[in-house]
Amino acid sequence: MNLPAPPSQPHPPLRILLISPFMSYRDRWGQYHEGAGDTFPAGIGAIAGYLESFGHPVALLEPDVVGMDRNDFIAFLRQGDYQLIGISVFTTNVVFAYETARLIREILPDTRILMGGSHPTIFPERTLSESPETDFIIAHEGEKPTLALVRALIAGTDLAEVPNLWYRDGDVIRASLHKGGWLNLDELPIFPYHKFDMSRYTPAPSLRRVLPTFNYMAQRGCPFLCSFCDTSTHGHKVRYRSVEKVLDDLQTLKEQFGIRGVIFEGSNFTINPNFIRRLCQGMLDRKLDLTWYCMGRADLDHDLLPLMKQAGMWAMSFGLESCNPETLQRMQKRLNVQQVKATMQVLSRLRVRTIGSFILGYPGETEKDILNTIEFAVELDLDVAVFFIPVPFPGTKLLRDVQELGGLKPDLQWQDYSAWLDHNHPIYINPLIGTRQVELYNYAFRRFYTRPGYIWKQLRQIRSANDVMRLLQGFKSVRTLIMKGFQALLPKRLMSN
Ligand code: B12
Ligand code: SF4
Repeated sequence: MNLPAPPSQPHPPLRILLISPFMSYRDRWGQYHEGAGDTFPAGIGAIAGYLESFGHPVALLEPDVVGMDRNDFIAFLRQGDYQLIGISVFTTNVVFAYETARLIREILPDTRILMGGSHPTIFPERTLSESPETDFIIAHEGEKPTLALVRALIAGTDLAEVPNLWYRDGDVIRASLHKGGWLNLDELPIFPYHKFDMSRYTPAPSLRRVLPTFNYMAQRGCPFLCSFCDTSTHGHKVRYRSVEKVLDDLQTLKEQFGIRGVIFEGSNFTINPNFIRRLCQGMLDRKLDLTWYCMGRADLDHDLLPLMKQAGMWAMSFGLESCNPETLQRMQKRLNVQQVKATMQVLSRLRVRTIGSFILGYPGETEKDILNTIEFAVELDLDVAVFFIPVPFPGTKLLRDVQELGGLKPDLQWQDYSAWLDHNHPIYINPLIGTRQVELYNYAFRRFYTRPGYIWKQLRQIRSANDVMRLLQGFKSVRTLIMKGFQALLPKRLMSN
């Protein structure tokens, strides 16, 4: 649909604030809170940039990142006297988002409260019911609908015209009449990094080699259907920002912020070989000289890798999940162990750092399967391995599966998801493994990170004082898990292949 036309008479602008929920840093990062690194909120940042490009100024805030306590936050709200406050909501922070909405309503009774993000996208109506203080939900990508909402609020036009909006009409919750299409990423202005104190957003040590390194989103959407993942926020259609615009943005970031490194966000950054080739060639032609990292799938075209390395790629991460073919199939991962091994070998030959993440104890797996996967991570000789226990997030096939197969925490509350990183109290315990799953999870970190060969390999890669600092910070983030791993019972049974 077309967006409502801008008001014909100039109206005073709306005072708009977009925030992450009010919560503590510890609540946000759980066991990884030491050395986790920080990622700025790309969602509300992108919406702010878009609204401002249409002349609507926006304030942004992450209360925990700037170290606000409750009183500071209240003072901030009073001072700004905002008319529209948008909160970015994941399932991991939804209980804090509800509390934040309550607090806002108390301090600023007339302010309109809006929620968006992956959680309300899955549950628009339910989120409005559970948070009576919230006036609006915008599902899926927020840029165009939020602009339409701001314009409708200023002009007093019909909310039913705002795409992907859920709103209250008296006691009734209504959905707007229009579904918004996916955003063409070239419609976005360059991400408004200037609106953040970037010195507070230092990426995790495993994701950056040099500083400053900025996160950059060049791609959205995913065509895969992995059973533990919900892709409804950005949809299945893979969209890239055009190569020329990406290169221009990177050049601007070098000139304005002196960036030396980039983290390319986007779960399917490497899915289009043609895009990657042109991007890498462009980076070389423009002599951007950036050290970058990206996420990829292990079934990518190997011919791309030397060019990516030449263009500055120093590390790459992959969701490898498991070495068990049945598990990979159950996960609908469309990946096999041979592809994984081959890709890791090529990267190792090219001396690109490899990061793999694994899910231990997926439904149907036994203790032996977990041990096999841990040994697989070791065998791949990865530089960083991250292990997870399955977390059945809403909207996923995994949740439906465990509801059927058993093991889900009884009386599951949203609150339980906020402790998702506390794997000592998991939401799901695989009935074939029981609580030993937690011990095996802790053991995985110990097994992977305390091998003399691994430590020696990491030490050999040190080239500068900066590398030493990175290694120490990385170690800090997994230290607790390694210590717990020492306490865990050693696996008694031997692995079989
Ligand atoms: C990068 C990323 C991260 C980064 C940074 C997160 C961050 N600070 O933004 C890191 C690595 C830290 C991370 C960690 C985790 N993540 Co994450 N992450 C992503 C990823 C790959 C991209 C997010 C992103 O930057 N998108 C780009 C921006 C532009 O999009 P966006 O944030 O979705 O925002 C848009 C809309 O959501 C909406 N919107 C967002 N906020 C608001 C607010 C308002 C008011 C409105 C109107 C709209 C709106 O409009 C935005 C612009 O279009 C997504 C998957 C994906 N492809 O989206 C998963 C995803 C968000 N992560 C997810 C999860 C589960 C996690 C973790 C729990 C670990 C894990 N298993 O991956 C942790 C939790 C972190 C925490 N402490 O809470 C889930 C969330 C599921 C859910 N139900 O909430 C997702 C959707 C992946 C998935 N499909 O399972 N993540
Ligand atoms: S895990 Fe990655 S590849 Fe799989 S559906 Fe989610 S975003 Fe797509």
